[in-house]
Amino acid sequence: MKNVLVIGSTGQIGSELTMKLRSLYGGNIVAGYIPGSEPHGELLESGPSAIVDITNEQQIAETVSKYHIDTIYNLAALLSAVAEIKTQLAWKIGMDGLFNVLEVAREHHCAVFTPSSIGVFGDNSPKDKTPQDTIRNPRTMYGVTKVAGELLSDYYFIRFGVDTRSVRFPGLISHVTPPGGGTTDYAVDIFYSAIRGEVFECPIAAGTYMDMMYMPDAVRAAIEIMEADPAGFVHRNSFNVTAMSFDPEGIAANIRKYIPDFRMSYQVDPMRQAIADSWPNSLDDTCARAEWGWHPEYDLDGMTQDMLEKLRLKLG
Ligand code: AKB
Repeated sequence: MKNVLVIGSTGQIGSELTMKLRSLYGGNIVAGYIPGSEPHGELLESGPSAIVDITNEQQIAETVSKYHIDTIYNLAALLSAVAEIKTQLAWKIGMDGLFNVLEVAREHHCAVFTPSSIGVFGDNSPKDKTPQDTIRNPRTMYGVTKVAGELLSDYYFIRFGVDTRSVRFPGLISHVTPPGGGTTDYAVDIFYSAIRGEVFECPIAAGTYMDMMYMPDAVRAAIEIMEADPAGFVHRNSFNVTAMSFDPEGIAANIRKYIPDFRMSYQVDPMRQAIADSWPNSLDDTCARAEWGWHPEYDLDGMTQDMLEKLRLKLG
């Protein structure tokens, strides 16, 4: 039996993670949301929900007390491209919000999962098979908040014993809730164009490799790291995890195996391209594999087949 609060439950990760947690655990799995992003359908009907604005510490504390929460999934964030435009809000959510979550967790003895990202790496990090422990000097607000968030989460573990854990997610691909404002979003949008028979205008240049992961693997990673025996941990905040690395040509070629007349042209977005150029081509996730048994189940082809099948049903 677990009592879990998911902050940001209606977002790209939250909408699938909350449902998965409800299918696995008894207890209260509370869908935290902000006004304007209310849960609907199954997410609303299958368990409790509550307004939880991450910038409001009291609201988090009240929900944690009311539902006897033992674990908080902190999924509130602005993604990389939008964070470059709304820098102050990105800091407020990413840092002040995380601080609120960690303070509530310290007082109420909760474990905390906060996703980090490949965005922690920058131009000076090794590009290929980027190691777990290496230079992290991003030049984006998103990356700055993610690096500082990793450090703050480790600090709360070392100083106060708060059970903080995290993974550095690559681009996440899902057919349920679309992402918004990320650099890797093209790898989701491309499937919608392919199914609709449209020419996809790719905002990322050919030859730009980034790590990616299919959402069922991402949800499993978030759950497995929180269930892992910490005796095996050398690291905590945060573990490199990956499933595949491709460039726009690679994913387009894979989609053409199933939709041979799919076409793509390029309309490169300079801001997203600059961010993508500063990120790794591929990650080394051997520490996650060794310390808590991480392994991905979906490769590019497995993900492509499943995305096309699920989106065909969804879009009719
Ligand atoms: C983004 O593109 O901003 C995110 C990420 C890789 O963290 N998907």
